[in-house]
Amino acid sequence: MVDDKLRTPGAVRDAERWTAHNYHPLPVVISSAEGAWLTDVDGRRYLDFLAGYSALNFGHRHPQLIAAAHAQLDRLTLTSRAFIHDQFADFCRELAELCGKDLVLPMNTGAEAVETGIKVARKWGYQVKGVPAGQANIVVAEGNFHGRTTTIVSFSTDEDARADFGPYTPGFTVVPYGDLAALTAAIDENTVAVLLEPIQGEQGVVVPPEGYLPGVRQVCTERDVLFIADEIQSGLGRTGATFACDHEGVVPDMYLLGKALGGGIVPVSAVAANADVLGVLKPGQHGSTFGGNPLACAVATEVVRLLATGEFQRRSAELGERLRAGLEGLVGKGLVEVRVRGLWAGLDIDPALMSGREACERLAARGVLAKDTHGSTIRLAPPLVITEEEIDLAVTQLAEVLAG
Ligand code: IF1
Repeated sequence: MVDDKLRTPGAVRDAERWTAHNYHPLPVVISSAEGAWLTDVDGRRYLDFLAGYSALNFGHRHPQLIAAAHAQLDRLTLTSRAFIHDQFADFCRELAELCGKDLVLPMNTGAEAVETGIKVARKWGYQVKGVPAGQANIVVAEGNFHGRTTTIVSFSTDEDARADFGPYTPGFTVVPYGDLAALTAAIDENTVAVLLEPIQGEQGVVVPPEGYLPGVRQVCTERDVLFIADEIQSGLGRTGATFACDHEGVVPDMYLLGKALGGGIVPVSAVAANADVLGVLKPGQHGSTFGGNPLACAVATEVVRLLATGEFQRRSAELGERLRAGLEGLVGKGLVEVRVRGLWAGLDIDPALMSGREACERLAARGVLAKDTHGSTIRLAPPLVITEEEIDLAVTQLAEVLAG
């Protein structure tokens, strides 16, 4: 029986009434948050094990990030790129240095960073590699998720993301993820880039076989093909390193960054690459109204400084082992498989037991918020400020959900 004093049911109905139904959210109405904790309109508290799909790596309202935002809000919020502003150079330099690259091109959403990477790779292919006009192709992986624009869904293998959005953009070759031989065979003289998530997030935190990423790096180098790493979800501390590519010492030609780069406060994305790649762009050939705006740069510079200490990467690696131990203890007790890298986990629940959605509904009733990806798979991605006790609390609640 729903308690009619609760504000949640009415707030859920109001939200559903006035929006397109392109999501099926849990019936939870959040009104405030701090660190790893959310509070709903009725004062109930939840542990956040989604963290905005890894956009909240530093927790909700991290004090240093909020302070940077407040300071900038009281000074300057937008100039457009028609002019320069006093936060711009520091952001681009400090992010470029974090990536070990010459240049940064700031955008807003992850999809815009992916589109930027695609456009730059094609232009590089025509102007530097010498691919015939209009013939550039890019190799991508089955199970990819790189955003929702019509070009990006053109190479999606998820029918929900792709169906009825045609006609589709040509120039992409899809190969099985983790299969280096198939990827190598797909590269031809007109291939300008390989675009991969170093770990596939939406597919359920799928970590490729050891040696796959170094192999991709080597074949791209040998065949004069750009390796574009989409670190929008896997990057910025999530996996226990600054970038997921770091785990195997792989340096891509282009880093695509987003989500946590905006500190969970403003949308910030970016492409980081060397001058021989990003240098193909000339004035008037690419851009965005809000890309690199003062507020975004002020927050994102503080994000880069938080990462420069290595503290969040260490926390993610150390606490990730505690999460891994807890989850692996549930294999055979409702979980079929667990994939963990840092504070990022994909869990395959026994489909006979429940769907991922049902598991998330039951977790929500126990004060833990998470999101299913597909079928009976759920992804766990808490803010990197989570504590050992909070990890143990979430694992205990999951165990009880699985026990029925
Ligand atoms: C939704 C998924 C996750 C991403 C990677 C680029 C983007 C994303 C690796 C685009 C965005 C978001 C989009 C959001 C839900 C979420 C998601 F379920 F869609 F697939 F995290 F896995 N590259 N992922 O994960 O970045 O344009 O959204 O800023 O669209 O439902 P964006």
